This record gives sequence, C-alpha cells and structure tokens, in this order.
Amino acid sequence: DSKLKRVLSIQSHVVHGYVGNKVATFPLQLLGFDVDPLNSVQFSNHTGYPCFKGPVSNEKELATIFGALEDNSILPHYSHLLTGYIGNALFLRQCAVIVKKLRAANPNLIYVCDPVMGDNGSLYVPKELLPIYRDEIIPLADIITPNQYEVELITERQVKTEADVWSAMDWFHSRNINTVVISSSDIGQPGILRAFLSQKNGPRSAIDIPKQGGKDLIFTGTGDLFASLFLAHSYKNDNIIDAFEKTIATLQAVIKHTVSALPKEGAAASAFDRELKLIQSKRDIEVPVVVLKAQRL
Ligand code: PLP
Ligand code: PXL
Repeated sequence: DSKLKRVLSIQSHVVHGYVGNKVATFPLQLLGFDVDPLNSVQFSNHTGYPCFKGPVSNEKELATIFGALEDNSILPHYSHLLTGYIGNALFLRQCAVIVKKLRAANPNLIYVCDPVMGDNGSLYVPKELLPIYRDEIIPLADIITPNQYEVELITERQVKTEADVWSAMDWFHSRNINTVVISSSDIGQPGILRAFLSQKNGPRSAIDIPKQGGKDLIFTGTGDLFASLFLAHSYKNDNIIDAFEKTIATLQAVIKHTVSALPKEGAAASAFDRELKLIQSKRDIEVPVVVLKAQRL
C-alpha cells in the first residue's frame, strides 16, 4: 500500500548478537519498513555477558546526526520514531527535541517509546534516566511498551495485581498516551507470563504466555523485538488486538527456535547460546501463526 513506512530507530548497536537496533531492524525490514538506525551506543555485545566494551554516544553527537537529516529534508519522510535502550541521561533528553521536530515535519508521526530501564527488579541504565522518561519523554509517546518493572518505576506504584495493571494503564492514558502494552509480567499463574494491552477509549486485553525452556531461562532483546514487531503490526492492522496477537506469535516462535538450538538440557546456557535465533525465524516474522489468543477484558 501507499502508506509511509520509514522508521527512525534510536537504540543500541551491538557488534555481536541481537538486541537494540540489531534485533529491531531485520523484522521491520521484513515487514516492509525502511529503517534508519541511529545508534545510542556501540557495544561489543549486550551487557549481560561477562564483559562488554564500546562507546556511548552523547547528546551532541545525536544532535549533529539528526541536524544533518533535518538539513537534508529527510524528516517529513518518517512515519515512526522508535526509541529503545539509551544509556545516557542527556542523550535521552535530546530525544524529546527530536520527537518534537519530527512531529512538526510530519503531524502524523507515531512515536513508539520502549522505556528500557530494567527487568525483574533490577535497573540496567543510570537511575538519572527515570525522571526524564517520566516527565519529558513518555508524555510525548503514542505507543509505549514497558515491562512490569518499568511500569512500577515510571508510575511510582507497585504493580502486583491485575487491578494495579489497569490503574497504571489509566495513569498513562490520563497523560494522553493512546496505546500501552505491558510486554511481560509475572501476574497470574507461576510459569506463565502475562502481557497486557490497553488503548485509550479502546479495548483492553491480555495474553498468557507459557515460559519456554524452564523458568530460569532468560533471553535478552525480547523486549526490543516486541517493540519493533508491535510498531509494524499496529500500523498494518486496524485491529489492535490482532497486532498484539501477531507480535506475541512471532516472539514465541523466535524463542522456540532459540530454545531448540540450546545445548542439551541441564547444561547451563551461556549468553552466547541464548542469543535470539532471529534470522532463522524469518518466516515466522513474515507470517505470524497465532497460537496464543488474547482475552478481551
Ligand atoms: N520473555 C518472554 C519469554 C516473553 O514472552 C516476553 C513477552 O511477551 C518478553 C520476554 C518480553 O518482555 P521484556 O520486555 O520484559 O523483555
Ligand atoms: O534488550 C535491552 C538491551 C539493549 N541494548 C543493550 C543491552 C540490553 C540489555 O541488556 O545491553 C546494549
């Protein structure tokens, strides 16, 4: 179709592995988007390895690169801005300037914000980012994809029950964020992750996701992949619940490929072993097969 499909994607680059822009670019391209990756860091690998090295970009570098895109009149050609892992407070603050300029160039711009801060109770970015996300960045977003822990950080409330989820959703909607997806939570039965979707003046739903490969197996980059898939499917589908189901369907297929390729059960899987089998999942990205259906709530 003739819809504009070009994403400015501000996230991390890793030389090895699949997180940040490395995990977001291929799926977006397969789903028909031109992707312009702008790297917030260039690390050897994600931070969950025994070591990582590489430069973190600062706000001046971001402004310089973005300024040249502006000077070349590229800004009106973006349908979306996607932001993910950002490791520096002033860089994050500069992103607010960027959203405003992109929106001035294209009033229909959709800003998808994945407020990457941590998971399972631990923070993996400097704590100075939190108030900037809460007060300066999140209020500019159309779609946000936090996990349960990130919702707790941003709303400054515990999210332990389903009632807490809906009150957090209302907190976001009252700040004018149209679409909120909580990409994972431990609310519900053990061994099952529950993801939630809420749209302002729209439907609410949840999907239960059985954990694959045992409860202690953790993957990195799944949240980043989630945000890129949801961006694509929510733009293609008028039905937001369809988009939610397709996102989860592909994510589960990628995890399945990854689990199948792990060394034999019992052996501890290294960070290398747990890298998402993204390229091997090409068909599941192009044609998601929905197995886990959303419950309308
Ligand atoms: N891990 C699994 C197994 C998932 O199914 C999902 C989302 O549905 C995620 C992770 C994404 O969550 P997070 O944003 O916490 O990485
Ligand atoms: O998936 C989040 C993420 C993104 N980018 C980098 C990371 C991580 C999580 O560890 O290290 C560089």
